[in-house]
Parts: sequence; C-alpha cells; structure tokens
Amino acid sequence: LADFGIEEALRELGVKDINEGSSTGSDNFSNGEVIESYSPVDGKLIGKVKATTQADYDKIMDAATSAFKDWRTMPAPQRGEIVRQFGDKLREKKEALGKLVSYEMGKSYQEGLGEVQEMIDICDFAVGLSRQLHGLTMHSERPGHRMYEQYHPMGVVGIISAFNFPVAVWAWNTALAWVCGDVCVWKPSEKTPLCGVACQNIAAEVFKANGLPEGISNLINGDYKVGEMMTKDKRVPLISATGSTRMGKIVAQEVAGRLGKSLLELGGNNAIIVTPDADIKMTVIGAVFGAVGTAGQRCTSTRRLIIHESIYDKVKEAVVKAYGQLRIGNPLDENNHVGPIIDKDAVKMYQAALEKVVEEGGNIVVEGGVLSGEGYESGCYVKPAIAEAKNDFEIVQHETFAPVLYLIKYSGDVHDALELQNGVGQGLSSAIMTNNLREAEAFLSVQGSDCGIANVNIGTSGAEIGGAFGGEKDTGGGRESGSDAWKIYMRRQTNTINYTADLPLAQGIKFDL
Ligand code: UN1
Repeated sequence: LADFGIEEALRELGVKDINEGSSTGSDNFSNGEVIESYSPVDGKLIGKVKATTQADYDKIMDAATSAFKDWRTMPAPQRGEIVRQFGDKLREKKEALGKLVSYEMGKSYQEGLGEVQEMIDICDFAVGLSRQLHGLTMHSERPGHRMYEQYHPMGVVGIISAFNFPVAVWAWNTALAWVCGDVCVWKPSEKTPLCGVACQNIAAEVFKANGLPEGISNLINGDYKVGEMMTKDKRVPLISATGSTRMGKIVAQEVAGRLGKSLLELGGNNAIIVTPDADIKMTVIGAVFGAVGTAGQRCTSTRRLIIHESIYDKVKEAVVKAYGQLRIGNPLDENNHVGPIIDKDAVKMYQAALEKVVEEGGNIVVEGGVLSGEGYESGCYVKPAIAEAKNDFEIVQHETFAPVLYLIKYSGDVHDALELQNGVGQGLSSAIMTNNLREAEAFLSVQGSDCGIANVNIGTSGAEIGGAFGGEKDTGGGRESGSDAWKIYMRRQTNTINYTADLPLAQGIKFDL
C-alpha cells in the first residue's frame, strides 16, 4: 500500500498520532472500549479509537454548551470567515482526506476526492449564506407597529452520519450549523471512525488558529448506544441523522418524545424510468454509474431500472455489456471502477438479496458472487449483479446496500412507469431518461415522481450541494445541504414592535380598563 501513499495521508491528517497514542482533536475526551477500524480494501487494521462513555459525553456536552455561549454572539459573517478557512484547509488536505475515505470506506479514490469536494463546496455555500440568514418583514395590522421575523442560533446540533459518506454528510450539516451560530456534536459511523478523527483534527486546527474553543466542533465515538446519549438529551434541540429507515424511526420517536427536532436522511429505493424516447447511450452511463458507483452504497444509488417493453431487450443488452467491462479491485488504483463493500455483514446481505430475488421468481442476468484470491483478501469484494424482477417482490421493495440492480419491464405510458416507480416505501431520488417533453413534464408534475429528488436525463445519484437534499415517505422528510435547508438549524422568532403611545390590540379587540 506504500504505493498509494496511505501512511503519508494518515500522518498528514493526524490519524497516525492516535495510533501512536497522542491524539490531537477532541478524541482525547473518549475513554471507553476500543473500536478498531479495518479497511475493506485490504482487511488490515488502520487504527483504533476509544468509544465515548456517558461521563465523557457529559464533559463534551459541557464543552459544547459553553462554546455555544460565545460562538452565537460572533456576527454571522465572521463565523462565515471561520468556515471559509475551514474550506481552505480542506483544499490543502483534499488528497490525504480523499485517500483516507477511500481506504477506510472502500469507495474509489476519485469518489473520495469527490466527497471532499462536496465538503469544500458546502463551505463556500455556507460562507455566502452567512450574510443571508434573513427573515421577512410583514406589515402590521396595527398603526405605528412594525413586524418582522429573525433567525437566531439554536444551540447544540447532534449529527449522526453513516459510513457511506463518512465526511461529506457531516460537512453539509456542520458548515451550515456553524454559520447559523450552532455548535455540533458528531457521531460518525463506528465503521469509519478515523474519517471522523481526521475531520475533527482539521476543524480543531482552524478553531485554535483563531483563538476559538474546540467545543464548537465535537466528536463522539461508538455505536447506537452513544447516539442514544444525544437523542435522549434535551440539551440537543436538533438531531440530524443519516442511515437506515429502521434507525430513523427509532431516532424520530426518541427525539419527538422530548419535542426535539429531527432531520432525517434515510433509505432510498431509487429508480430510473427508461422510456421509448430515451437516449440509450446516456441511459447506460447513468444507470451503470448509479448502480455500481460507491459499490451501490449511496442512498441515491440506482436500484431499479424501469424499462419500456419496446426497448427492454435493447437496454438490457447494453447494460449487461457495460457490466462486462467493469474492473473490480483496489479502489485506490484508478484503473478499477468498483471497490469493496463496507464489511462482511454487508457481503452477507448482498448474497441474501441475490438468493431472495431468485426465490421470488427473479431471473439473474449478470451473475453476482464474492471474489477471492490475490487482491481480494478482505473478503469484501463482490461482483455487481443484475436481476430481472417484479416491482412488488419483497426484496425489490427493500433497500439492499450493495451493487444489485433490478430490471423491471413496463407497458403502457409514462404514468404506468410512475406507478411502479412510486410503488415503494422510500422516496429519495428518481430519474427519467427521455427526449419526449410530455413524458419529462409528466414525470415532474403533481402526478409524477413522489421523491425529494427528480431528475431528467441524469441518473439518480450525484446530487449537487446547491439543492436541498433529502426525500419523502420512508426516506424521512428531512432536507439538508443547499437551498433554504439552513432554516432547520435556527430558531425562528416573530417580533412586533409598537412605536406609539397607544396599545391597540390585534384583531380589533377592545379591552378598556
Ligand atoms: C448519501 O448517499 O448519503 O447525491 C449521500 C449523491 C451524493 C450524496 C449522497 N451527492 O449521490
């Protein structure tokens, strides 16, 4: 691995220091059981962190709540300046962090770099936003009164993120939360803890250089039990959680029970509708990248291709042919298209899905399987597979976080295709491939896609940060990243000011004393 510069990257990110017992960032605070991080790339131990105990958590919360008291009083554009510096640091460390993401999570180096680019982009977005956290002014119904609304910082934001985007999803949340005047406590996935440490180190460096407390950004480590410390904690008014629908339901109920807010980013079951008017070449590129990119482990990965019967065989043949060209192997080697999936449990779920689809009457058209032998020692490399299936198969209704693509045939018109597309529990991303304006507009219309993201002539994955990201139904309803997603990170206040010597009541009510 020396060739890929992993050792050097770990050193540059301060992750090496933890392995040598002298961690930098707030990882210092954790004293619980040891969590080991093994790379799915080669199965080797990358490093260890300690889980956060309840006592550690309470100390971290003290640091966070005390940092909030100062941070919230700093003018938002000045907070933006700190985020600008953080974005610059990310630019400096882009290669190292992209490499760590690739090595710890298993996505290709290009995608690792892409993920860091999303972090840089959201920082730039947040810097501009720091001068635009504005509310409306309204006309009061009473004479001599002024009415307006404003957004204030809210407090400690809890972030629970998943292994598949181990750094970017944190940045989407934290960059916005910071300019909004909030402080963050982050629990990265226990499958990618070192990415968390690397990010914390970068943030800590920026805060230190500006004489600011590190408590503006905090890291906690561990599994769901550590997440629960936050979901149950009244001092955390907002929990932003990314992961499975199962996890989201638990978080939502816990947080709602104490009337906190949650921003949920849960599973997808994303489809591309391929109509008779589709550009087949574009369809193949979009579908293959969507299904095998990040080894099928994006929330936005393409799970279903819903193809019109008149072009079904042609599309199937083209996609199968493209799968034949895929090179599976070390994701740090840029000649490979597909890296490993996250761990052996994920491999089992992938295998179970392929068995289940056959059991339910599906037909495998690109054979799956676990790779072994040289270069595949970690046991986490699987072959991207394709099965012909029916939309109502139980396994098709379920999100399998692996490169398994289902081909589904439709007859009739675009509305028939939409019925299949919308006929799943999840509602994250969707796409249509067509050069027919009527079909495209029907897809985007009120009777069209029911997803949070609906694309025309683009695949389901690879959303830009400028739009609000998230979905409906079992996807949880949250929106993060661009557009006005920042509003959930602030508390909103309506203010009415009377500048007269009279006290008229609203709604014309008379109350004479
Ligand atoms: C995720 O999979 O959790 O749209 C996020 C995309 C990426 C983000 C995915 N920009 O595919």
